[in-house]
Amino acid sequence: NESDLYNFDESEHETESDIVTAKDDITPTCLKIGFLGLGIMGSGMVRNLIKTGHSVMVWNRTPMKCRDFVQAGASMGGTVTEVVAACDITFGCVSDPNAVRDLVFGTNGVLQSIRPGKAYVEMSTIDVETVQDVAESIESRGGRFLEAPVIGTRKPAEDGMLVIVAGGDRSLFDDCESCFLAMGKKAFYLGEVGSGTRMKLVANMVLGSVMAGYAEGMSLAERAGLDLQTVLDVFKEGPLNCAAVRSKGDAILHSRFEPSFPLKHQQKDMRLALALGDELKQSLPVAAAANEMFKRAISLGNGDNDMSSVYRATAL
Ligand code: NA7
Repeated sequence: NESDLYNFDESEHETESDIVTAKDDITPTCLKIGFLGLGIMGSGMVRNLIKTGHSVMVWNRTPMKCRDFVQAGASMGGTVTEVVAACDITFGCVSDPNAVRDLVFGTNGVLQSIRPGKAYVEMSTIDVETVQDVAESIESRGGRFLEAPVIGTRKPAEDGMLVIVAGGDRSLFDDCESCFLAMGKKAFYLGEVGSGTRMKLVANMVLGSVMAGYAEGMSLAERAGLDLQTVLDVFKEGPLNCAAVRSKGDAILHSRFEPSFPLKHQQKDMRLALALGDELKQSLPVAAAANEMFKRAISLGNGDNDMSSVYRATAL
């Protein structure tokens, strides 16, 4: 259904300057937007909201991270409650289920300002149970709720090219149109709360399994005496030629593991996807093995490195 999809067609806008020009055509909503969480993902998303003319108020647990955004035109809230009170729609994008619970249910949290007319959009990747708890609490106070986790890492967040997989209040999805166009290349409306989260967990589980298999292959290639640059060149000419293989291959080749997507978050997504598999009695042997590799990489000190540093758990 076309109306379930905000589509920013990349094929027509192949260069970065094309993207910037096309994003310039967005008419920003006149609703006041709040944004909680200025990590790797939140930073890129907020920058694109500001660039496209949205009126944004930001908050981050570590307040220093708000400074650049205030310079770029955002206002800053002293607490989460203050942001939700001042804004019509507030987005949240923090690390994991515990962080979301702190943000929503904690002292000076989201819930304290929720009342009819207020809306909250959860963009963190968390589990279905947590997202449903958040939805129920917001809705029981008369607010509207949407889950909208995103597929993509640092660069797509910076370029406004994320894929948004939403579930929940349809009218809120529609009210988010200009924000989603600013942050993403496509926004899917998948139905009830939980459907976006399930979609996101499946996508990241597959990505994690692919990454772990790829890292293992690169280790085997190295052990077998192959030149890794040549291996990459061969991959790039065949069916493995995709953005993930190209960028993560370069990261492995040059041992450049600055986080585009922190490995600890990838392991969290494997854990949440495996828990979903447990609940549904779905066997997931490949993902379970990949998860062990991510856990090992964390114990070797790679939690804050990019997910591609799972390679270090294979090169032993
Ligand atoms: P980052 O770059 O690790 O940033 C995490 C953000 O979450 C950052 O703003 C943190 O604040 C914030 N955070 C972490 N714990 C809390 C608690 N307890 N309360 C409030 N805020 C918190 O993550 P990404 O941007 O890469 O990813 C964000 C989500 O998108 C995640 O679910 C991914 O899987 C997808 P800080 O700056 O440390 O004070």
